Amino acid sequence: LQHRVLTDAKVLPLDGDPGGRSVIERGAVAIDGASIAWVGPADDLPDELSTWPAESMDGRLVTPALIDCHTHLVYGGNRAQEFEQRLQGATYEQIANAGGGIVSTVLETRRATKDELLKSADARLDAFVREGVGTIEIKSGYGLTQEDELKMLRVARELGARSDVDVVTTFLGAHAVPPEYAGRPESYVDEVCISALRQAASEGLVDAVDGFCESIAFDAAQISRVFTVAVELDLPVKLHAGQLSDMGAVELASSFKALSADHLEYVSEAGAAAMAQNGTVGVLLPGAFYTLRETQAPPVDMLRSAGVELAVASDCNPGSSPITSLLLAMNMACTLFGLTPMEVMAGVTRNAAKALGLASDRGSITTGMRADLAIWDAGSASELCYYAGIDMLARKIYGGSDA
Ligand code: DI6
Ligand code: FE
Repeated sequence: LQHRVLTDAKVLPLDGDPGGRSVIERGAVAIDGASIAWVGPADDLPDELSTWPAESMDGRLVTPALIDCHTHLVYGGNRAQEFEQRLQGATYEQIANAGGGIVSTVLETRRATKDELLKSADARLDAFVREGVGTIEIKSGYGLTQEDELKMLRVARELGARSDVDVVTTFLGAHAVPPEYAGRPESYVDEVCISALRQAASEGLVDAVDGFCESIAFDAAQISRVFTVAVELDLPVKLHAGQLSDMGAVELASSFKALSADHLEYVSEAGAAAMAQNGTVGVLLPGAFYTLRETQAPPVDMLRSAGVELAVASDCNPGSSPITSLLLAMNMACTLFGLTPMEVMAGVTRNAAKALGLASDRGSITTGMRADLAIWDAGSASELCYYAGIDMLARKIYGGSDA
């Protein structure tokens, strides 16, 4: 269909306009090709659009398609046995320091062929698409050799090429120190991580660069070396920061004008101020907080007061957040972190787009934006956040076409 108008829709534009309407009760959305041509009250539809084919949404909720801005969707094997160990009292750090955790997934991912990785990731991606996710970020970080990091990024690119969803890739070579470099993080950063980043960038496999700044991974100086190369390659950065401790990671990310700082359970006032000053989005990952049974939640009130824009993501990964549902993460963001449903809706649309550097073309229902829409059998943002496990998606339109 070249152009059409969705009518009788309850529209959440999520355009962040403080003077705008947060809900348009009897709204209309005009779609021209792959873009939004107009949005507003149906009674105000411009005359020139009144001849376009119209489709009634029967009062259904219409939002921007959801955006999951933080996943480790591609990986080999699973960590169910570690899940049991943690239920018996082992901590995430103890398992990592004993050679389990991320490293055990690294060994499985290195062993897996590209096709095996594609197959297992495809099944997880389907779960997100069924929930109306139109854009998803996928990180590397379980290869930790040049060849295996490239293998992961090629799988992510292939997933995007073969599906309706737009996949953006993030290089996470600084995720953990692999066994062959145990105790030698500096050498790993110089000899593997940075050279793999350069090669991946030269092959067009990288949209952003990430790192894990924690005592069980890399310190601020080591991350800074990776980020310096990212800047040289003209790639934006983001960082797993403040998840288990405050190592100055949030300040480091902000100093590089990172797209986002993610986790933030241990962000300081100074860190929050630095984020707000540099436009760094705070990505909250309640699935990891829940799975690891963390006790310190991100200081949401402090982040709000500092003016940090907040996103919410699944952090889908086999160890700390084995959840393949952004809707569940939305429910957790309300229940565990105290976000309001409308804050969560902004967190999985407009602010998630900003965390991926894509706020100029998606994440809200605004004239000129991509016509990525989700149509729900639900009456409000609260209903979308309230339920866990029910399939509420009636229709999805990606790039102007029914997907
Ligand atoms: N923080 C996390 O929670 C995940 N990665 C990271 O940097 C954990 C990944 C894993 O446990 O496999
Ligand atoms: Fe993560």
